[in-house]
Amino acid sequence: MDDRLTLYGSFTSSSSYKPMLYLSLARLPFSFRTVNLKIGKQNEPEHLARNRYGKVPVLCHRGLTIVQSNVILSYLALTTGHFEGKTEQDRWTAREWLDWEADAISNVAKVRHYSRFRKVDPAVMAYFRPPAEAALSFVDQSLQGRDWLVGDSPTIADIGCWGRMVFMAEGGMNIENWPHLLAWSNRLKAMPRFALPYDLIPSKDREYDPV
Ligand SMILES: N[C@@H](CCC(=O)N[C@@H](CS)C(=O)NCC(=O)O)C(=O)O
Repeated sequence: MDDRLTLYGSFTSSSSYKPMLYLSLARLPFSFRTVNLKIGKQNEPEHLARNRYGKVPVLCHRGLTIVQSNVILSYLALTTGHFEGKTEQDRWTAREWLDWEADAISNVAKVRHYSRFRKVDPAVMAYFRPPAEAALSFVDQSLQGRDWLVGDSPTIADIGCWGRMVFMAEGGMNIENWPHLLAWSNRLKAMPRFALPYDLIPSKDREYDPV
């Protein structure tokens, strides 16, 4: 049974950034395997055998294959203990945020995707931008008077929500418009081994063995 964590991902992908940021902040050794989305590697049989949906990321560990970035974060928190809620309530609340994130903050990722990778009818952008901005406002308001989304320390909820919105500027959303969000992102950025996606995710396979 392979005890080493292997993460499959892509350097332009916010979904890949989420577990990658977790692994970096938690200072865990792992192998990174790149899946080049531009040339359709995600839809080749080798990758489809790992991820039936033809997406990244995928985590392989101890003979298990874990798919969906939030499920991966939940798995990592459960198995390694890093960035897990301190109480049972906090552990469930962190996962509640991750589920909400997939519903709501994914609109931010859509707006960025349509701005950066795929030209769409302006009506499509007009449809997705308001819920994207509403999701950012919701996180902003939730952070008023507190440092982290759950409890009094960073959890997978913070990593998951931040990771999905990280490319918001590429979708024309300026974080300066959400002061609590900005302050929270600065708290995350101040954590040891924090990095932004283009600095963190390589475009080639790489081994990570922090000393
Ligand atoms: N809900 C999934 C979303 C995964 C996802 O959409 N990944 C994108 C990159 S961010 C992807 O693999 N796209 C390739 C494609 O759609 O062909 C998660 O959170 O892991």
